[in-house]
Amino acid sequence: GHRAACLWFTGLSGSGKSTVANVVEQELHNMGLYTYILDGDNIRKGLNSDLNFTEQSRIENIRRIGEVAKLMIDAGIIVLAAFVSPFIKDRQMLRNLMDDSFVEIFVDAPIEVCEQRDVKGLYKKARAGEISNFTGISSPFERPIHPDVHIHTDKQTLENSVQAILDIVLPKIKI
Ligand code: GGZ
Repeated sequence: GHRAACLWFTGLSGSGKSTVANVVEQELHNMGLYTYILDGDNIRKGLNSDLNFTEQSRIENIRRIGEVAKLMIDAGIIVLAAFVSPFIKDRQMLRNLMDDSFVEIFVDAPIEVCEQRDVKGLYKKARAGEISNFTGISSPFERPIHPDVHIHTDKQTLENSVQAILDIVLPKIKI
């Protein structure tokens, strides 16, 4: 179906991926569209419970999620996927897999801001050495070079970020 798409939110832990994705989903849902959110909560606890945060595990994490998203696109669903997805190569793989259905959304905020927010206390633990391979601290984040949408959650309101995403996505899904 031509209404299907994958909105892929990439960014640091605490950048606001899930927050933004949830509001975008609500808007799309209110328009009567079929949506589904994939995030760490429903993927890393289930399908990918065998994976950790090494580079190889992250690559496999994103690969499997990409395949799931592709199936959901085939079923006509608008998939919103919120994952750190730190590697350019993997995000390129996703675009190759899903072609024009793939929309890369860079949820950007300086690491200092993410660390200050520290919603789950993970940055504190990473600094204390209690979590290894933590993105932005002890594991890289490769910033998107040409994302379809680039939002700055430290400088834009949530409403403004959501509108910027809808402005790109709605024409794509022909609403
Ligand atoms: C990064 C980690 C880590 C490490 C646990 N590095 O803010 P959150 O909590 O809710 O989002 C982060 C989430 C990252 O999982 P992803 O599946 O999105 O990562 S990836 O795309 O790179 O495979 C964070 C939490 O899990 N978390 N340990 N070491 N984030």
